[in-house]
Amino acid sequence: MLKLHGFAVSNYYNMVKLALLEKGLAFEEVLFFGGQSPQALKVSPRGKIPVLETEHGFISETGVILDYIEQTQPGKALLPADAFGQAKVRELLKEIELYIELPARTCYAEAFFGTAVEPLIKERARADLLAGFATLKRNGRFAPYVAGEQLSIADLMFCFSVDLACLVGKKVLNLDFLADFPQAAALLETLRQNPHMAQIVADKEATMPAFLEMIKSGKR
Ligand SMILES: N[C@@H](CCC(=O)N[C@@H](CS)C(=O)NCC(=O)O)C(=O)O
Repeated sequence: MLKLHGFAVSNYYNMVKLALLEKGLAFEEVLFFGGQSPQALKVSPRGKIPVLETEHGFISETGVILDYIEQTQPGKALLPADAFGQAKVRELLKEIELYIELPARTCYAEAFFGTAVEPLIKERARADLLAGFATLKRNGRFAPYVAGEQLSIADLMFCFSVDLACLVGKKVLNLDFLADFPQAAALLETLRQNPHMAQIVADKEATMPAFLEMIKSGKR
């Protein structure tokens, strides 16, 4: 059976978890905080989570894991059948990750953990996020899903990145990225109503104390 290593507080972990749930696949969750210990690095070469354990070995990097699941597992398709359609989904996924998720992440410490972030980093995040949201506005289809009529792996990245980036906007940058982006606000709401989200949110809340303890102790 597939095993998903990581912790339910992580947005990247939850992208993969939602893919597995949407496809109706059996999988086991293994609590793993990543990090730089020799044991962790045997599972995840960069010490990051999530990691998917397959019968052949471990796979890291969320986009790659999502592709692997799509190529090898039965259940609801999260990519179109044609190569061009698939490329457009992956393009959107990548744009959201590189130009929204990663700049927002530079301000997570201040937004979610009460640790001030340097003004220069915030200025950079502001410029990058404005460009990232402009890119998504230009390229997203929102019909109603980010790449078209069907839920795709791009929506998984959208769902768990754009919500946090919007919180960074509000709490750290004094910016409302959704104010002039009603299609994105509507899609976030649609995804929040996804029947599997209740489980994902409940598991996140249940894992939060262990996660905060791990952060406080500085242990991995
Ligand atoms: N590029 C990685 C990024 C994953 C990532 O940043 N995961 C975070 C949790 S949301 C993590 O492992 N943080 C621990 C660390 O950086 O040591 C992916 O696509 O899976």
